[in-house]
Amino acid sequence: MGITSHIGLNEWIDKMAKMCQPDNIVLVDGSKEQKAALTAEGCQTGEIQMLDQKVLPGCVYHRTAPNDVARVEHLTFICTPLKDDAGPTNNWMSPEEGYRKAGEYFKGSMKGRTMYVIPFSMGPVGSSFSKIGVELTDSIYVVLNMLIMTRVGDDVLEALGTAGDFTKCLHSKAQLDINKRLILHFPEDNTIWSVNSGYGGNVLLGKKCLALRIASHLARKEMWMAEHMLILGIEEPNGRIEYVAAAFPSACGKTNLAMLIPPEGLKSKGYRIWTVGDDIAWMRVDTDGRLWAINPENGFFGVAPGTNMKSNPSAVKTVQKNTIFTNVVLNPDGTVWWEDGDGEPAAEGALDWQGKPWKKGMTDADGKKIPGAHPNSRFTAPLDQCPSHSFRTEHHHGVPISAIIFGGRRAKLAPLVYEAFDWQHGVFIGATMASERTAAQVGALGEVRRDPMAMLPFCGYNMADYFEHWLRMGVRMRWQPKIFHVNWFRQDENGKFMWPGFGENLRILEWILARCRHDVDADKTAIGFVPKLKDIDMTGIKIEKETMQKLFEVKPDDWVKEMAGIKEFFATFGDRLPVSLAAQLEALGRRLEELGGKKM
Ligand code: GTP
Ligand code: SPV
Ligand code: MN
Repeated sequence: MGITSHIGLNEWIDKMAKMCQPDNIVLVDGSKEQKAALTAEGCQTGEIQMLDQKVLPGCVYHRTAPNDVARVEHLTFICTPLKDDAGPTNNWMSPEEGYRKAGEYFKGSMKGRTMYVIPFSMGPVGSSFSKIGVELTDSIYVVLNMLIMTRVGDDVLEALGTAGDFTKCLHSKAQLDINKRLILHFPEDNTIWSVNSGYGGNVLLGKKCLALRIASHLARKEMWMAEHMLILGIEEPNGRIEYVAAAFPSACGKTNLAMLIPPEGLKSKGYRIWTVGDDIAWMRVDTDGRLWAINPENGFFGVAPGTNMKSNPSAVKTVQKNTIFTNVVLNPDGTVWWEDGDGEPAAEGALDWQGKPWKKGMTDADGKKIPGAHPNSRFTAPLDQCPSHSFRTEHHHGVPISAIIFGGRRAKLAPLVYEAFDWQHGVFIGATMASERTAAQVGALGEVRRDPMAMLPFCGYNMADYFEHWLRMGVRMRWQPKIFHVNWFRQDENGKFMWPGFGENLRILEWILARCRHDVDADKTAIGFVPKLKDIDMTGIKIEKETMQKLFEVKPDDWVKEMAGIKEFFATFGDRLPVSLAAQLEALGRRLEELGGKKM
């Protein structure tokens, strides 16, 4: 009798254990007792530290290795038999090479350690939307994170039965050697191998690796969609809730929008916001012909710096208990702090994310401020602790999506909001979206990185085929969500954001919903429909009319330049690019010639 009643699973565990050679194997059952025991053990080995249990009950602290603080896109590979199936936007390795190379690093990597077996469900257990994975790992930190981010336990094994399909996820921190770090995906084998890292997206294999890279491959085969999107419900006073899904690249505001607080001026309208998810959406067309979405995750893995009671009060309230803090400042009293957080760090005795003595205002040899928390430091917190968490998150069928919103940081080009003419045009907008580097980042100012549907680092197959898949999904829907593009980041001549953003973004969501209900007209421009200014409710906020006009301005010359970049990007896909996207580009060119910056 093996560790579970699934023969294939047992055989795989045995095989991986032979390779990794752990001292023992422990099945994670999702129980409180086991979680407490693992937390105690993690504290003993120093892998984690207990925080002040009076102020932060159930909270622990963790530091990663200094060379292991973010996803490593250059060490992330899609291992398909044919290189072309990974496409020009992914790193590729053959499956043989991948298994051989990583196999060497895994050999004996768990000697003297325990191998934990984590059966987890992405999505509510038993839902037809959901997928089951099993992660083998030698890290208690990973186990504790997976217990928050996914649904773990015996009911998952029950749902898996004796022969069900599951994603085989193998992780070993090994020696945390950056020169031997590999994050490998074998879509054809439904397998993920991750070695020599201990950081978030590299090792919580249910998240980016399964729920996006592997899932996007499965979704194409099974005709559904796996997307890097938040999901949010907007309830009107009459009780009607409309749901939207939005794809923004990393650090472009998904968590913030998902937890939006209505601004003062709109409070009297009685809106209520429901957070369904902040990072990933799985979407299916149902028998009603509409697109329905679930959040496959069960927690938040959010950026800590910048999170405070003013910018995101819901996030602050979410992380008061049962939360794992990674790479933030540790105060001597067992509390935590990060840059642009609430309050002040301890004046004496604080330790920075590397465990070094640290004080606010400390500078390096060049006089530059030394941050106490790593800029990519994160909190891991249960979804249901968010004050605005949706009552629909446990619903096996998810929520119906009325609008899909793409967005990025564009200092100059893109209007605050515009609407696609139709689904195909919307796919073109998503396929060509991009984000600019700002002065706050290293790199050339204004440099554009194309990030289609915010999926550039997360699409598990050839992106040209992914575009085709989006087009085909549209055909399957009787009621297609309308597609929009937003840009909270347009700047004036002085480099200042013209739009206040955050809670005020509800004013734009309002317009988006009004368009979905066909309640308001819009102006047709070369790039899509833009709002008539009178249709944006500006109660309680003062922005000059001239600024508003600038926020919605479409400058034909800039768009002609943009088209050159798009053309170049499209060319990388050769003749695998769907014809209709090339046609969309041509049509944009024609409209720019005909209309210029004029409205029709
Ligand atoms: P990942 O977790 O990496 O996928 O990022 P995310 O997309 O969830 O981004 P997040 O919500 O953490 O926001 C990143 C940064 O964008 C924050 O530090 C905010 O300061 C900034 N931001 C978010 N929303 C707005 C907005 O409406 N306007 C402006 N100007 N900045 C915003
Ligand atoms: C992102 O980078 O988009 C994240 C963090 O959400 S990670 O889980 O590391 O991918
Ligand atoms: Mn993300």
